[in-house]
Amino acid sequence: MTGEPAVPETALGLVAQAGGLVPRGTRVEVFNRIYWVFLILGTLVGIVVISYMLWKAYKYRDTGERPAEDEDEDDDRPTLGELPTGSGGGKKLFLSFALSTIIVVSLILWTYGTLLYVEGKTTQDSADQIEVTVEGYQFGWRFIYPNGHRSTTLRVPEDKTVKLKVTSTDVFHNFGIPELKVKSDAIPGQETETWFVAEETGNYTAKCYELCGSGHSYMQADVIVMEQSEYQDWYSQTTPAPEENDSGPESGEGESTETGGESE
Ligand SMILES: [Cu+2]
Repeated sequence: MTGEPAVPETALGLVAQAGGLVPRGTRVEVFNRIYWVFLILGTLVGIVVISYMLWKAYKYRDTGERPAEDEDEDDDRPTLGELPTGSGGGKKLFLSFALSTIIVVSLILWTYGTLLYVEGKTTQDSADQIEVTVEGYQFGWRFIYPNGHRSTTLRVPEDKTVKLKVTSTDVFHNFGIPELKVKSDAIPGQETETWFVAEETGNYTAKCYELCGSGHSYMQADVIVMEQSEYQDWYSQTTPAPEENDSGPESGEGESTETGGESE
């Protein structure tokens, strides 16, 4: 949905926003919300359908008794070969169709509004975000920062919107960090924008999600989420240096070992 207008510019977005229905926050929060809404609604529908089915099965169970012919005024049990008469003029049918329509259509609209928000966020300009270009190649990832610094490890500050411009230098790849719920095509000659916010410092792994050759499964990159001040320190020391491999003794908290930023 690249190039789509941001959420508030669409009528649907406005409606959804007005009601405060569309979840806001990090991608993790948004996708968690979608997951729970679908799980709870799906469970409710399942409970209703299965209970109704069980109740009918119980109500019309074979008890062995047969009602005397012509004397079953109170028994609505259908007899063999008899077509249901649709008591109530099809009200039940109408009600169930109407309810299903309302539930399904609302879910579609709500999910669509939510996804517009998730996909549209990159078009919003915010001074409070960092931007990194992600380049996929056979077989690895290269991260290029605004100052020209290149690395095969992605370092980002916590609690900040990270805007990614994802591309490829050879074949189709797909960049994704599952824990941060971010995933985007990496297409040669094309830039796909996406974003994420990491709320906790720590190490994550980015992987390729599009079969791109024999080394596809090894196409991973470390993602290190640092405290904001730590990140600032690190970033101010980076230079538009030749590719940094970041293969030094990194174990999460060992950021301070990095001083030159050139040979690591
Ligand atoms: Cu790949």
